Amino acid sequence: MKTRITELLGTEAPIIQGGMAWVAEWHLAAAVSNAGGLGIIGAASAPAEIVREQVRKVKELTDKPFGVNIMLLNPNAPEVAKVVIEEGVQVVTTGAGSPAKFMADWKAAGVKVIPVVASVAMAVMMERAGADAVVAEGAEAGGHIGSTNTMSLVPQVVDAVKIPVIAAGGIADGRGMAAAFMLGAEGVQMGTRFVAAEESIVHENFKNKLCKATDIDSVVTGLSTGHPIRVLRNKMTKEYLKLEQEGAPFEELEKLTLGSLRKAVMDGDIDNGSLMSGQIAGMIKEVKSCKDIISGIVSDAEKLLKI
Ligand code: TUI
Repeated sequence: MKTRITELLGTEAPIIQGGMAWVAEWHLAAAVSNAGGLGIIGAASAPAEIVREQVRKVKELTDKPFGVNIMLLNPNAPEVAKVVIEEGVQVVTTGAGSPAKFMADWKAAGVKVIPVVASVAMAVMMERAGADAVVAEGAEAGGHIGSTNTMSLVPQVVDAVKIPVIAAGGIADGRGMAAAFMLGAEGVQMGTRFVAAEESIVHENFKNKLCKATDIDSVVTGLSTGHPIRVLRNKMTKEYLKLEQEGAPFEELEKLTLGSLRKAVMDGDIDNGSLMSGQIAGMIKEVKSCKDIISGIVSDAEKLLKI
């Protein structure tokens, strides 16, 4: 499957991994890259030196291209932005804001920049700022989301920009990939599918919960605070949504979610943890290797697209 995305990234498949906080660490990133996709280290809230270590570990495990995702709400984002240049990282994806102020330095260093956007306006702004491609992420996705769904967002972004578009949100098999291509996308980004990868360091309890989830098991918390986050329903979300309905102040809500992603991913606390996951969780029934995930999706999509 050759598209402008495989050409830009130098990967075999036009598939990139989401920059999921805690989940997207060096084991997973290297496994996705070695399987022919673009593995991504999620810098999330990590200090810059930790990101540097992660980058070096991926380099030890693969000669294939990989990238770093910079979460723009991270106060360390300016330092992480420098580390990716110093370490010669080839691709940066960004989330939860505009990376415009870092763009000139990245472009000057030859870093390929792929902002994740949740609206047409942000996609156009990123193209003007020099982005090489955009990820158009619909609200089916896990974690921090916008409000437009993938089916509506992707074709509108494709029509609004000339740079290639990668679709995200609700994609976990060949049918999803083929559908995204019919909407004009030239690549896909997947997060939830890789949470349940063999090589993902996510606690077994979280992976089991994901494999048992149904189509209606995710909810969106934080609509009242301006930080909507899609997660699997559990004890924590029940309390959170009740508090939100009662108009609880931000500080009280924050107490419930502080450190909750770590609890889910590392400790396997499926009751109190934040089980960030997309709506497609209901379709994911088993843990598979990154190689099986990527080769299966590509061959199914090729059949459907008659490539
Ligand atoms: O970034 C994500 N997903 C994430 S980041 C994250 S860590 C986090 N934890 C707690 C609270 C907040 C974040 C978990 N999941 N996806 C990419 C994405 N970016 N989705 C939506 C956006 C986005 C939103 C607004 C991109 C740009 C944007 O621009 C607003 C502006 O005008 O700056």
